[in-house]
Amino acid sequence: MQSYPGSEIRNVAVVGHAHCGKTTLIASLLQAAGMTTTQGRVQDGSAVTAYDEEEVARATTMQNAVAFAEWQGVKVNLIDTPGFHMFSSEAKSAMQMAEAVLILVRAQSGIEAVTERVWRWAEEFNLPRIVVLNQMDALRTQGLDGVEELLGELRERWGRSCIPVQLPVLDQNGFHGVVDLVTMQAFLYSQTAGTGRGQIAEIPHELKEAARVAHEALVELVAEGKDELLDEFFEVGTIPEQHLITALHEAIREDRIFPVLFASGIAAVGSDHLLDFLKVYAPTAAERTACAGSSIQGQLQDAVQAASLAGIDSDREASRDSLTAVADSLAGNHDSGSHPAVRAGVVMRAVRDEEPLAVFVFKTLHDPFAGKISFFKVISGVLRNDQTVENYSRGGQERLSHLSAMQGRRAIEVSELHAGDLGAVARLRETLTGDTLGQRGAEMRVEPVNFPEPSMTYAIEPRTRADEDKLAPALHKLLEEDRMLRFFRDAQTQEFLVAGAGQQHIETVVARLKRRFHAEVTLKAPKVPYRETIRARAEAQGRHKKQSGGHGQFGDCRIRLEPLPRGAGFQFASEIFGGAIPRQFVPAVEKGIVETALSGHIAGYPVVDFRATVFDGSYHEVDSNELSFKIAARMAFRQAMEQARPCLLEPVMQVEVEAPEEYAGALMGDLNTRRGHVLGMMPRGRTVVIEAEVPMAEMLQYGATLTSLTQGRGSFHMEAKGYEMVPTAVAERILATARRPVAAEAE
Ligand SMILES: Nc1nc2c(ncn2[C@@H]2O[C@H](COP(=O)(O)OP(=O)(O)OP(=O)(O)O)[C@@H](O)[C@H]2O)c(=O)[nH]1
Ligand SMILES: [Mg+2]
Repeated sequence: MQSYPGSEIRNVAVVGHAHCGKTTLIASLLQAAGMTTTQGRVQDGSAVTAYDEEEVARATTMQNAVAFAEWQGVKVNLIDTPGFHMFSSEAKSAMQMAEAVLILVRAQSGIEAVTERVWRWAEEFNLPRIVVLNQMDALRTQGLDGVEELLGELRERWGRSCIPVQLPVLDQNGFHGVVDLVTMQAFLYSQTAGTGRGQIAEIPHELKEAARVAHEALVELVAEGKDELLDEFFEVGTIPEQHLITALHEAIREDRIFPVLFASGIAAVGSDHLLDFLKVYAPTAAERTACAGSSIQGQLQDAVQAASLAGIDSDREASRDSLTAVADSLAGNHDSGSHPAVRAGVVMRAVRDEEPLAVFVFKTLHDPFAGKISFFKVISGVLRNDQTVENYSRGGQERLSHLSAMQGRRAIEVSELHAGDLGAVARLRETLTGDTLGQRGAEMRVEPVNFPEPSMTYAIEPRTRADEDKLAPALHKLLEEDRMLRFFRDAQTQEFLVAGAGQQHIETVVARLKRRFHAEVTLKAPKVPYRETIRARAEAQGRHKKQSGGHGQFGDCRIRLEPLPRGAGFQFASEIFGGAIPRQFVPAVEKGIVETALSGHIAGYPVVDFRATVFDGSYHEVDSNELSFKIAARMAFRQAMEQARPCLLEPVMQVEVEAPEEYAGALMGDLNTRRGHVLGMMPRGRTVVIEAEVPMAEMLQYGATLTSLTQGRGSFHMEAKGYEMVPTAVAERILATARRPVAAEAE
């Protein structure tokens, strides 16, 4: 396969609400470009970007997938993204790799929850947005009235810069083609059913007037941003086609115009014309403003991440140990803040072949045959097959062999990839999603987009010993692929926990473990990560003395505990003056308190939001040591807690429920029974959004309830908001079953 320079590459993230037809539309584009001989379908797994078994089984996309269309000398890279709200963060990471987004809107539904969300993200990224009203074949409307209504909705929401660059050709038999409002030609597909290739024709008579009016509106809006065009427009009455094309391209690139197109993925109407449009109007990879990264100095090795790879040999003898290793080492794996690297400054890198090589890995896939495949974007420079590069994010070198362009899960080998292109490579040793690689001496690191914290956690238990053996390597692979997944061990209960974006997400993980890795697990009731805190100030003394025979131990401290506001965490202060406790033992007092607070006081949950101050104590010249002061601090803490009116805190979620208006009453009633606080209700297009704050403990099974309350038409999104005190009646129930740490521990 030939290699393309950045000026001939278009990177397009295809985004939109669930089931608006992204995967199907991409299949039709690939067929129109001759990349496939037939149009793939989502349901039977023949669509290029729907290859994952779980996705095919559920007929929905859950992770980004990449394909490309070679179209008239350009390579259009298409990133298919999930539209289901739970997985929609993937779309954000796709946008980071793209120079334009195709925002698909299902014509029957208009703007939906995820449509709004992806628009907002594109706005944050300053990404040009091309709106496609899709599934036009199913729009049961004749003439342009229904379409006008839809366009009105888009304008109302996204402003008058949202303007059609096409008109749909509709009649009682359906959707047949589009009129290009720039060239004023029609593209008709009725004779070419299903191929995605249209025939150029005259504008149908009944559309002529509408097309003329729409053309003028477009010309005016394009000219608005440009004085010389405006002059030309007023003098000549119109703008020459070539000037209009150039100006529209610029206006799209600069987010001054959001063009609206029409398509039907399933009937492949408008497909080749959409490719034409991307070729002419979407910004090229080389047009991207320089990519910002951070330069890095000093220690690159992130101990946590390095351990994650070292700890997971699948042939480790004790699988429990290896599970523990995965849990411990990957606990902070996806936390982008965990890198201890020292930031030295910002590096701007233009998307040019002449710049030093930098490659950003945005996705990892474990293929049963090819092994681990790393998907990346060449940020700058030219990447050649078999090149050896540095991994800037975690140190070490990687050799990139069998350089490929990905067509779904199929790798098509290439000899080189230019700045701006997307590619993939198999079997990297250490590299993970979010890493930047490149040539030695020209370090830069691209910051991966943040994913929301998981909103649901389950305890996971292997069914049998054999399952246990398979679980560690399987989970390791899934964690590498899935940035929303977390796996860790509860220090308190020693249980293994999986956390994810929601119930369906975790269920998919379980299904994957079974189907792909033959590891069967059971899930147990999700855990609520309660916390403890105090409501009153208290003082206490801890005195640890063991001086009978041999080397003695002596530690003595007086501490004060005070409540802090929610979210403040833990603070420690020392008011020791004059050496009541020698300076070197004060940290031991802090350590003793921190460690004891971690194991809780009333129910075994970490104690938070308090300040501990050590203000007095005594010591012994010979017998005092760190351990003695740690033990003394623990005793003091336990005693002070008894008087500090300890109580239980629970996580409260910020919940957004979206559903058609008729369900609003039932949904709000239900939220109230969940100890929820409904904050407000807002119309959003044809649906309403209810905002509420609800304790996490009441939201654990909400997905299922919402589905049954709204016949599957509602969606929700929640994020942790913070902790609040558990009401007494509820707390009593929790405390009744909780494990209280032994009040007086091994003194
Ligand atoms: N009538 C009609 N149906 C379509 C069209 N495109 C897709 N569909 C159907 O809509 C459903 C969803 O299509 P997908 O292509 O999987 O949609 P998606 O946007 O990729 O969905 P997610 O991956 O779940 O976000 C499928 O049943 C398709 O057959 C279209 O142009 N017209
Ligand atoms: Mg899809």
